[in-house]
This record gives sequence, structure tokens and C-alpha cells, in this order.
Amino acid sequence: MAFDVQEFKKEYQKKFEELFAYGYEAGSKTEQYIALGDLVRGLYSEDWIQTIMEYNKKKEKQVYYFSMEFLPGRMLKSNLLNMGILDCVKQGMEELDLDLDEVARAEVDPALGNGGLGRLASCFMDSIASTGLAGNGNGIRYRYGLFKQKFINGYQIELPENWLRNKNVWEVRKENKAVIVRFGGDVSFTQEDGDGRLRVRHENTRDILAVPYDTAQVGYNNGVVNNLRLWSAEIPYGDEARFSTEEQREEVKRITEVLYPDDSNYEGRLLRVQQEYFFSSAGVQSIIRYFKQLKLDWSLFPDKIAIHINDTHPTLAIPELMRILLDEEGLTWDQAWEITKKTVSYTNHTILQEAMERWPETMIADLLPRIYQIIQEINLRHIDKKTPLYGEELSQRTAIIANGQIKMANLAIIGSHSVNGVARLHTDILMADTLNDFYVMYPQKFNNKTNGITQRRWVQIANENLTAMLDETIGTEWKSNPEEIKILKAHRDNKNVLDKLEQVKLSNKKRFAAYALQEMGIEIDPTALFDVQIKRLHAYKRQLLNVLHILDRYLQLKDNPNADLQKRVFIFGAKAAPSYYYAKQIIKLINSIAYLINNDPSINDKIKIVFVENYGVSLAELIIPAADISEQISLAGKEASGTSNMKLMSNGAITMATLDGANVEIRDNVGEDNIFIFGLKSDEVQEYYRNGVYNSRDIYDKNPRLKRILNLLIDGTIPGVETEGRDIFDSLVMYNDEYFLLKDFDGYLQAQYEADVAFSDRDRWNRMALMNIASSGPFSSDYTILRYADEIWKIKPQS
Ligand code: 8GP
Repeated sequence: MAFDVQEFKKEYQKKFEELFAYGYEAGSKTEQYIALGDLVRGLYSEDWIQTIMEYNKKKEKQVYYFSMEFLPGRMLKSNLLNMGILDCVKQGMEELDLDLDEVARAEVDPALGNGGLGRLASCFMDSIASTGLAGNGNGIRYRYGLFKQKFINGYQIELPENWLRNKNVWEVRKENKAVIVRFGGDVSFTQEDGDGRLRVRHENTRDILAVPYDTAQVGYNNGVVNNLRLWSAEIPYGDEARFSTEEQREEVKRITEVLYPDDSNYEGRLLRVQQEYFFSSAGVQSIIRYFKQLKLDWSLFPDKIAIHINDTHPTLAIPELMRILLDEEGLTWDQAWEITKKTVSYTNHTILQEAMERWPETMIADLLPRIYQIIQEINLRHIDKKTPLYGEELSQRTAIIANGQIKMANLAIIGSHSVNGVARLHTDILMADTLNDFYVMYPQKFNNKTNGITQRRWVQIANENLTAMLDETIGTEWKSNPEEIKILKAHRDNKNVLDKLEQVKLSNKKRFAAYALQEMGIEIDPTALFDVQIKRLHAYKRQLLNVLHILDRYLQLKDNPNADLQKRVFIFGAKAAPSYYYAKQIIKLINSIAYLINNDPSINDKIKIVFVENYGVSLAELIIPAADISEQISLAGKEASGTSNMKLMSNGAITMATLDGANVEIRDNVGEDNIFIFGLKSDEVQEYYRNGVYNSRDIYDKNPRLKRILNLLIDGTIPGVETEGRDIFDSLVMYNDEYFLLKDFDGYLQAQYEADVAFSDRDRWNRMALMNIASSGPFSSDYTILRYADEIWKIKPQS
């Protein structure tokens, strides 16, 4: 984009004055940010219009990525980078006596997702635009999103995150594109027009207006600007009288208020289903409106439209598309079903049973009576067709409706043409185990798409020092073709390059140390080994195993203050689901241990623990470039892929890993010498589950080192955790340790010991870091997305 510094300065000043009616020098950081954002939006608006017009004109096939969550992070710098004007704006701001980074920090990081799944959706949106694919996002504009996490007395407290309190400069409200989403009502059938066909009458519905807010997704230096559409629930115009009480109005607003209402109770679950139908229906309706404008035969719908559902949350898009084709467009069942299956594809992100969505049949029948009928019909036809082929038992196991429950994964698989897992191991487990019944029926639907990350945000923006060093060492080709980063391997024995890499890491560690001191009052040594575990708090991710290792080191130092142990800073970032009691107990435990150890002078700063509050994309950008060790220690078979493993690797952290999720592929790429692997393998875990011989109590009794650590949880050593310590102890020792922490403990300690040894040899460690960076190219989401485009969506990059 042509733009020079002088021109920028002029435009910026003008924009600021236009918005705030005084000079930018007197503005707050937020105002300075809003003015810059507004200016930037203006700069890409023409490309945005142009891109959409081109797609329409060429009747290009487009993909619609339906996701309940998006975690875009701050958008200012990523837009500037992709537009190719980051350096120019940075310099311009400097000449205006402003610091771009400081101004950029005034942007509120929207928490419209939980973790991996939501951030993946945002990496994908960036990659879709950057590889020149015609793609759109479809989701929910949550008023508050996920909660804001605070620690009070070590406990997680959830506060509302009012991310929209200032103007959101990136979004454009499109009232003229609003659609009505209908809930409840009565369904009847009539014969009209004398053609003998049944017509559906759906009356007395509760109608909600879905208003889209569009946000541009700017491609990297290619002029492509795609669209992310997030829907907000409102009272339909002219219908205010029907929502006369405060209670009724609240009910409407509630639909798009928060991500993850507490689904441990019926009310919360009902709200969740409303959200899912709300954005699925609105998305499908707007797609249908677009398609009709093309004036093509309905049979061409799958040639023009691909709908991808990110996990099962948007599965209701399947019966909704059927409903519109049948009831509104008058297609036959067979026509509508063919179109739907060819259009929809589905990604599974987890094998955890508790995350498999099931809704009570009665809930769907009441809330969405017509959709319910369609699901029943899909189910009946499925069973009718499959029973003669596969027998009663197998067919019934794949039923969508069973025991009064509607199984969303079954509907997603039956109603789509592609089912993919997110790492090789994960897909293998889906095919062989979790979804094996479906694999038997539809082997051709199953495929793997290993996750990826965008190095634009996770290296270029998050780690400017590393970016500069790479540019200097291997040129800039890696930025548009991430595989090219492998050239760095040629420098693996170049002392000069290794030293530079160490300096880069050190400066990033200093940056994090400054944050820890300023925000948390914790002083850390930037030359210590930074050991990082950042991810949602969940028992299977085994943050507790990390804790057991910390306690082991603590005891070693208590026994012998001069023990030859590498100085370490353990960094945690994690939110726990509000109703996940055990995860919240683990948070309290970690905070209490942090308090104990950080304030114990006899430890002499050899261990520090930093548990950052309100972990999210922006904090990840600060922590990841500073990491030496990347903790990826889930029980093998449980973590579908992981993506922080890829981000950390790209920034030169060494992975401490079980052979789980994408760790397996990371090992294959980086080689055994540049990763620390330990623990049970996935098939060994399966075997234990099958034969039931695991006995954690036995391990506890026979392993004195481990016993001593576990006893710390209940002997009063750790202040303030009486109940938490006891509950956690019981889960590990008395209730047989569901995630095999005790079994993997020895292997983990050994791997950690090896990491200490490696870290003390600076050249060796730096070489390992270099090899990780140099092997990270294949994990670019650009490649992942090109595989989705080629193999699932059948769309091609624009020339
Ligand atoms: C996550 C997986 O746990 C993670 O391994 C994977 O990297 C990521 O998806 C992206 O594929 N799954 C979820 O975040 C998830 O299942 N969330 C649903 C419960 C909301």
C-alpha cells in the first residue's frame, strides 16, 4: 500500500481532530488508538469493497467458517503488518512523539473464545485472507465474551469483560443485512396451491432480530480483504410492543451477552442452544440471500458455497439449511439433503466425552419445533438406510436421537461430506476408536488436517527481535513462505548466529520480567530458565504434573540449598471454566505454592512462580517469545492437537512433551535431539483403561520421593489450601488418578533433569532453539488452510 510517513502524519492529525475536536497531543492513549484505528480502517475500505465485489462478479466459490468462538487478539498491528505499512506508521508515530506499541496496547483484546478452538479460528481467518481465498467468518458478537479473570486470595474470580466500552473501531454495523431468527411457535401442514404438496406453516414464533457487525480480515500484502461477520441479538423493529416488559427485553439481549453461560444447569444449557441456533440460522440465511442473488439453479449451491462447522456448536446449520431449502424454497427432501451434505464439512476438536454436545430432545422440540422435526426425519432416514447394510446394533449406535438426547456430533457427521481431526494422532484415534462406528460407515468422509498457527502474529508481531535477526540471517522469504525458515538450519553451528539468538531471547525475557515486576510485584531473573505452561486449566492437560515437579525441586532445595539445580521461573497462564470446581482448586493450589516459594528466602530465588492473571492472546504474545521450555504434558491421547506448542516452538522454546496431539509431528520435524519426550504413549494409556490394572495408591506407597511431595498437599506446608490440598491429594491417590500423573512422574522428572543439563550448555541450548525455529515452518496455518481449501472446500486461491 502506497503511503509515506509525511502523508501519514498529516492524515493522523486530521483524523484525530475530526474525531475529538482537539489536538492528538492532549488525547488519552485510548483516543490516540481510536484515531489510528479509524484511519487504518479507512485505508483498507476500498480493498474491502473491491474484494467482495470481485467475488460476487466472478461468482467465486466461497467458504463460510462457522465458529462459536473467535480470538483475534488486538487487531491494530496485525492490520498494519498485513497492509504493509507497519514500519511507516511506527516511524510516523515516533515523529509525532507517540509510541506505536503504547498506543496499540490501548486496544482491548476481545475475549470471544476460550482457548485453542477460538484462536485457531482467528489464525484461519488470517490465513484464508493471506493465501487469497474467498472466505468469510460467521460467529457471535458477545457483549461481554468470556469472563475477565482475577485472583483474590489465590482464587479465580470471574468478572464481566466489558470489551465494547470504548468504540470498536474495526466493526461495521450492517442493519440493512439483519435477519429474523425464529424460536418456539406452532408447526402445522397445509395443502396449498392445489399441487398436492404439503406446505409448512410455522406460526406464533418468538422472533429475534440478528444484526451483523462486520470486521475486515486483511490479507498479507495481497490486497484481499475478507469478512468476519458477528451477529448481535436485538428486538425486531416495530415489534417493541411484543417485548414490553424489562424481563422480555432482557431475554433477547441475553442471547448474545456472554460466551459459555454456565452449562451445569438447565437454564444455561437452554441459553447455549439458543446461541447456537441464533448464529447458525442467521449465517445460513445470509448465505441463502447471497446465493439467490446469483440467480443460479439450486443444484449449483455446493459449487458456490462451502459451510465449515468448527466443532459441533454450529451443527444446527445443517437442519437450518434443510428447513430453508424445503420450507421456503420448495425443494424436495432428496434435493435438499444432497445439497446440504455436499455443502457442509465438520472439524472435531476433542475426544473428551464431556465436551460432546448432547441436548435433551424436549428442549429442542420446544425451542425449535420445526428444526426438531427435520432432525427426526434425518435420523429416521439414516437408520432406515443403514440398518439393512450394517445391522441394527451398529446403526442404532450412530443414531442422532437416543435415550431422549440429541447427539450433535452424530448429526454433524451424517449431515456433512467431510469430518476431520486436528492432528495425525487425533484423527487416528477418531477413526479407530471415538468415531469408529461412523468410520466403518463413511471411511471416505474422514481426513486429517493438522492445526497450524500464523507466524505473522506469533513471530512477526510478537517477536520483533527474532524477526529482525531472521531477516538479517536468512533474508525475508520466510515471511511469505514459512517453509523457507528451514534455511536457518544451515547456521546451526555458527557461533555468531547462536549468540544473537541468545540475545534475542534474553531481551524478550527482560520484557516479560519488567511486566512481572510492574504488574505483579514479582522480581525474576531474566537469565533463569523460563518454563512456560499456558493453556486452559483442565485435568487432562496436567498442570498438576508441573506442580509436582516444582514441589520436587522445592524439597531438593530445602534439603540442600546448594543443590545443583538450574534457576527456573515457572510461568502459568490459565482460565478455568466457572463451573469446573476441580480446575479452580488447582488454580488456588498453584497460587498458594507460588506464595510459599516466592517468599521463602532459603530458596534463594532458585524457583520463582508467576501465574499471570487473565491470560489471553495479548499476554501470550508477551510470554511466548520469552519462553525457554514449552510444557505440553497432557496425558497421551487426550489433547487433540495443541497450538501453543507450535507458537512456542516458532519462538525457539524447547518442547517438554508427551507423545500427544501435534507434539508427535513436532518431534518428527524437529528430531529427537531437540525435544524432551517422556511418558506413556497413547496406546499404553488405552491398554491401561482397558485392562484396569492401574493402581495409583500402589505407586504412592512405593515411591518415597513422590509420596513426600504428595504429602505436602495435606500436611499444612502449603498455606491456605486445606480443602484443595486434600481434594487434589484424594483425586491422585485415593481415586486412582484418572490422568496417570503418578505413572508419568518419574519420566517427567528425568526429562526435566535433562533439560537442566542442556540449558547449562549455552551453545547446545541455543542450537536446540535454532533447530526448533528452523523446523516450525510446516506448522504455518497458511499450509493447513490450503489443504482445507484443496481437499475439503474445493476452492482455489485467487490469482
Ligand atoms: C481444542 C483442543 O483441546 C486443542 O487440542 C486443539 O489444538 C484446539 O481445539 C484447536 O483444534 N479444543 C477446544 O478448544 C474445544 O474442544 N473446545 C470446546 C469445548 C468448547
